[in-house]
Parts: sequence; C-alpha cells; structure tokens
Amino acid sequence: MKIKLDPITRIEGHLSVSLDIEDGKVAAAYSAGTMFRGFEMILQGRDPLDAVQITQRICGVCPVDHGVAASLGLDQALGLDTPDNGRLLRNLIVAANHIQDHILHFYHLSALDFIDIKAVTQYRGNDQGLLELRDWVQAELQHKKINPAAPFLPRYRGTYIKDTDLNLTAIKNYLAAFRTRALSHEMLAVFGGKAPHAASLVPSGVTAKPTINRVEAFRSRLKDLQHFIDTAYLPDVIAISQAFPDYFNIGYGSGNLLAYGGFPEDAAHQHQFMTGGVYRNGRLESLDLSKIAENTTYTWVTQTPDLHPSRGHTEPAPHKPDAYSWIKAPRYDGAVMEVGPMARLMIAHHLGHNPAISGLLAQTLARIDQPLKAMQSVMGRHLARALECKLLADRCEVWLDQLRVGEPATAGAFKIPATGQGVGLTEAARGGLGHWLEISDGRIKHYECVVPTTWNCSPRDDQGQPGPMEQALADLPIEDQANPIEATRVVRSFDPCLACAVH
Ligand code: NFE
Repeated sequence: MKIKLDPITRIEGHLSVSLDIEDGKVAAAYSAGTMFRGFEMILQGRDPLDAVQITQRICGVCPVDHGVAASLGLDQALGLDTPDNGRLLRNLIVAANHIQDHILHFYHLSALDFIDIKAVTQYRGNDQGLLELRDWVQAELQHKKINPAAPFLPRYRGTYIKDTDLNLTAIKNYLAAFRTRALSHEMLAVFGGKAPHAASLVPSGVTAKPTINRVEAFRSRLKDLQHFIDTAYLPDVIAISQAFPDYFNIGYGSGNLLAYGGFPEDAAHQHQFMTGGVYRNGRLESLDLSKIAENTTYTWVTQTPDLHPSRGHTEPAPHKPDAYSWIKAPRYDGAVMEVGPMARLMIAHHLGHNPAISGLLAQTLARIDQPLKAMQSVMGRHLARALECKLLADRCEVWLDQLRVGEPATAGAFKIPATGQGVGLTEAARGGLGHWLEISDGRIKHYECVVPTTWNCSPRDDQGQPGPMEQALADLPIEDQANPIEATRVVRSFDPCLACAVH
C-alpha cells in the first residue's frame, strides 16, 4: 500500500511525501521537492552586491537569513571587517525574523494538527475575532464556506485535544499570533528598512544607523513579543506537549545534528550566541566545513561526483532515471545530518557554553518530566523552537543595550575586487545556512547555497541512506491510512521550506 501526500499543506513551498505502508507502518518514505528554481544559475555573471538582494528572494519566510549569509560571504571575499554596530544590527534583524517565523510555524502551520478547531463552536464570549472564527467553522461544518480563505475543515480525522478550555485558549492565541507576527516584522523593519525582504543589509553591516528613536521603537515591540512568548507561546507548546507525550517518542530522524553557529557576540565571531558544532553517534565534534559534500544521485540535476559547496553544480536534468526530487542531498563526512532549532539547542547544551540555554532547557524538561533525548522527536522540535524564541527575545535586550547610538553600522566605502572567494555561514530559522561564492572579473562566477531544508528534506544518497525527514517517518505507525495525520505531524515538525530547499 502506498500513501502519497502531495502537496503537503501548511508548510512553505511544494513538498510531496510518498509512504510505503506495510503492516500498518511506514516501511519507506520518500521526500520530494517538486519545483525547480535555479537561483544559483541566476546569480552567475552578476554584480556580487546583487547577491544580498537576489538571494533574499529565495524565500518569503527567511529572506534576511539569506541576506545575512550573502553579506557574510561577501565580507570574506571583499576582506571587510564589520563594526560592532553592524554585527549587532544583523543579530537583531535576524532574531526579529526568527521570532516571527517560529510563531508562524507553531500557530499557523502546526497547531491545528493538535488543537481541535471545532471547539470554537462552543465559544460563548464576546471576542470579535473568535466569534467570526466560530461562524466560519460552523459554516464549514455544514459544508458551506462563508470565507473562501477559511481553511479549517475538512481535516484529517484523528485524536485532537479534548480539553475545551485548552483548545479555546490556543485558538485565541492562534488569532493573537497574527498581530504578534506583524509586530515582529515591524521590529525587523526598524533596522531592516522593510519586511520581509530587508533593504539595509550590505557587506560589512547594515545601512541603518542606530538612533535612540529606532532603538526604542525596536525595544517597545520586543516587550510585547516577550509577553506573548511567556504567556501564550511557551505555555501552549508545553500544554500540547503534555497532551501528546507519545510524540516525544515519534519522529527521531537521523540522530546526527549539525549547526554552523549564529548570532556572533564578538567581531571575530569566536563566540556566538548559538554555537556551531556537530553531534554524531552520540558525541560532539568540532565542525569541519571541508567534510560537507552534496550528493545528487536521486536529484534531477546532471550527475556529478559528490561536490563540496565551493564547487557545487546545478544543471537541471528532469528526465534523470531513478531521481525523485529537485533537492540535493548534503552530507557531512558521508553522514546524514539534521539541522534546526532542536539541533542548535542540543549542540549548545552538550557544549555547555551558555548557561541561559542549558538552564532553560533543563528546567523545561524537568517541568514536563521528559529526558534530554526526548528532544529528538516531533514534540522536541516544537519545544526547541519555543525555547529558542524566548532565548533570542531575551538576548535582543542585551544586543540593544550594546549598540552605540549615532555611530555607523558599516565599514564605509569598499571596492569589489577582480577575484575573491567567501563563505557566509549563519543559523536561519530552520537551521544552518551556508552560501559559498566566488568572484571573477568583478562578477559572480560561482554561487552555491546549502540550505536548512536541503539538509532536512534531502532524498537518499548513493549509499542508499534516506534523508533526516525520510528517516523520521520510517517505522511510523499509521492508524488510519485514509487519514495519515501521524505522518503530517512528523513532516511539519521539521518546519520544511521547499522554496528554500530547492532554491
Ligand atoms: Ni524558506 Fe529558510 C530558513 C533558509 S529553510 S525558510 O529558515 O535558509 O530551508
């Protein structure tokens, strides 16, 4: 028996997942990115500065991550130093977007896998938003749609939360999260110029100078976001995780974790708020970029030997036999690696360099009575995002205080060299993001992005090793094959962005 989930809704981009079912369980899973984009080809021959703006168009949910990765790559290629203000403003812009992105993922993409939206029909208060939502859902229950955009029913049959108060609280927060996300985008735009695609990112920093007005405009919104994270997001994730403890044992994945590190705390990037590292076979290793290579055995691109991203090659081959995805298969020393908020939290925890991270993680796990290893699961990924949101929002206060008001946030004028090479590594919302670039004759000669969802949703490689999400789906029991809700819960826990994955 085969189940094909195509397209998977409530994610970003075009993902198709095929499941082979035997004895009521997933025997094999295949993850396919079903669209070609070709950004790396578009960039060839262009002015290197274009990369900061063009790569932001890879995605609407993590554009500033691409903008910062491109800027960091150009910093290296152009030999530019970034003043502290530039580093801090990059951190603040990226953190503002992570907060928006994690809240988007939990409330608007994933929560309805667990919360019972039908509970809103029992709402008896006078909140205008909830009353409108109640009318929409009631109409959908009668097979009518008042608003064509109301997307709640039908849905997969399955077990949803039964506690009406918990459902209604989470549904109220689902609505509040729209305003909260708008606030995070406003906060991003204070220094980014606009959102989602920031105009102010440039090599060596950010064109916006920190002024008292801007710092306070950022800070006042941050306070509201911290309040939402502390009183809605974290409590809702914890309540849902307690209602579905089984999902701490479901969706393990490849077990190996990778982070490049992000949010530098000093000019040399020696210290980062989220540290890079590799967690493989239960042990921590330091990251060695030379061990990264992309395999394309099952990707619809011309077959090459495994290539390091500095030599990555993309030439579409849509009729390639046996290929089943437009996503490449990045591997680390041949190993399948998961990236993302859970990976960076676990790596930071194992490194033990940051008491704020280890303390919050340990305290939360104690509260819900789960061991550390439970983090490598569907519910662990949701929890990691919520914890990271709190950690980043709290850290933004420190970065705001460190800004030197009135001083520049770039190194000033620079020249594009005839030749140069660089790599920009950062932590995007969904995990480690790397841009490798080469300049020749003052133009971009080569550009290769290795993107979080490229790691997580990668297809098999030449060794037959399935990608992290494919592994997380393996052996998953599917109770009702007409309603494979368990599979969509596993898939959404990775927060896939296919626009990014195929770029
Ligand atoms: Ni399109 Fe992205 C993030 C990046 S994920 S969302 O986060 O880079 O592949």
